[in-house]
Amino acid sequence: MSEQEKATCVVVIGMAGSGKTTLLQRLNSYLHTQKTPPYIVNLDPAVAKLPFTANIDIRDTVDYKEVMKQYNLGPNGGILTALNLFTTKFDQVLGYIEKRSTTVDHILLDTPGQIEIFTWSASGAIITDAIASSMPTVVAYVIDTPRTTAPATFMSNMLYACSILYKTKLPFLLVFNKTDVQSHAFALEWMRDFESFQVALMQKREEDNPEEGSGYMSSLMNSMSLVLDEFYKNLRAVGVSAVTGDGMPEFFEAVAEARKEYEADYRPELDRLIAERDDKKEKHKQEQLSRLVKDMSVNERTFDPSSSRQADEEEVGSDEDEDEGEIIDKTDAHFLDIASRQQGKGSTGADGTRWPQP
Ligand SMILES: Nc1nc2c(ncn2[C@@H]2O[C@H](COP(=O)(O)OP(=O)(O)OP(=O)(O)O)[C@@H](O)[C@H]2O)c(=O)[nH]1
Ligand SMILES: [Mg+2]
Repeated sequence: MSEQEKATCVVVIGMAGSGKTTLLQRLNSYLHTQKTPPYIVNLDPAVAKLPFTANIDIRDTVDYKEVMKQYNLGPNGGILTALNLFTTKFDQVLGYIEKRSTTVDHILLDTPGQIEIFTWSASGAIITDAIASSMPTVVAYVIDTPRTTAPATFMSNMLYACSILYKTKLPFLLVFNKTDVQSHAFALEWMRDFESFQVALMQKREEDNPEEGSGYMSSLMNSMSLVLDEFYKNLRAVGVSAVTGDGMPEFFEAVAEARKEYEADYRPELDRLIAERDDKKEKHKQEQLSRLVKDMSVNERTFDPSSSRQADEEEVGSDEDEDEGEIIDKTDAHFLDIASRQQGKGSTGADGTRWPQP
């Protein structure tokens, strides 16, 4: 199926309380008014009540409170373990999502409140990578705008966003939420004009610590804001209000742009990696086959089952990149082949088959 026929998957990530779930509810109702209802997956096992109906809900599969009890864990450990358990079934989930990806335009994913549980766990990476390798996927990073007006907080939040971008490598969208309370104009200005951010940062520091000179912190802040300046280039940012519904058309325009980036950059890179891996596998297979043929011709001349097996094992052990499954297959084939040629050596099994001595 061509990529064009597939839905865009939007993974909604953000700090606790930034408004992910409320935003999802708003996106859902907006898409319903547009007559293009989305397919929704809830990955937050700890959410008490969802303000929308999820098509797939992690809470239907795992009860995180029960997980906490059974594994004797705290709330975060419980959420993480619940997510891990769910991930073991993710192939089934992906099957459902893939099926629906041809009939809807958008697939929306809500993630756990504790951002690090999703962004820094193996499960989060497995889920994101599995979806991204199956359909166009973008990350919507939700920011609590009223809580990020302080320059240092803003920078910390942006550094976090930057680390997620670095980790997922997926097209990225900054979503400044709660614009009904605080406009995101200041953020856009800081992102556009790096010097205006540095001035704000310095002013705030002088206000808070008038005694402090230009020490280590100042130079660290300057270096980090330089890093962020690079990060902002080619980054999409939109302001929305999950409560009033402001910014919905802009949000979906930005998602469409991000999808183009997926098709232009992410997908070709992914295809290249897959082709490279297949190529490596094929080469490895050919090498194994030629080694097998060589071994067989040697063994035909001087057969000793025990030394033959030992030699094989040594070879297997010496090759670090081997795929274990494949090697075992081939070693067994070799071993049995010898067995059929060397009747007379070894013992007789219950069915009369003669097996070589180990
Ligand atoms: N004023 C205003 N409040 C909002 C907006 N979006 C969310 N909220 C409020 O922010 C709080 C947190 O919202 P949630 O949607 O639960 O945030 P969340 O990121 O899903 O939270 P966790 O999943 O617990 O991390 C709630 O009280 C919402 O009513 C918004 O656009 N404007
Ligand atoms: Mg939530």
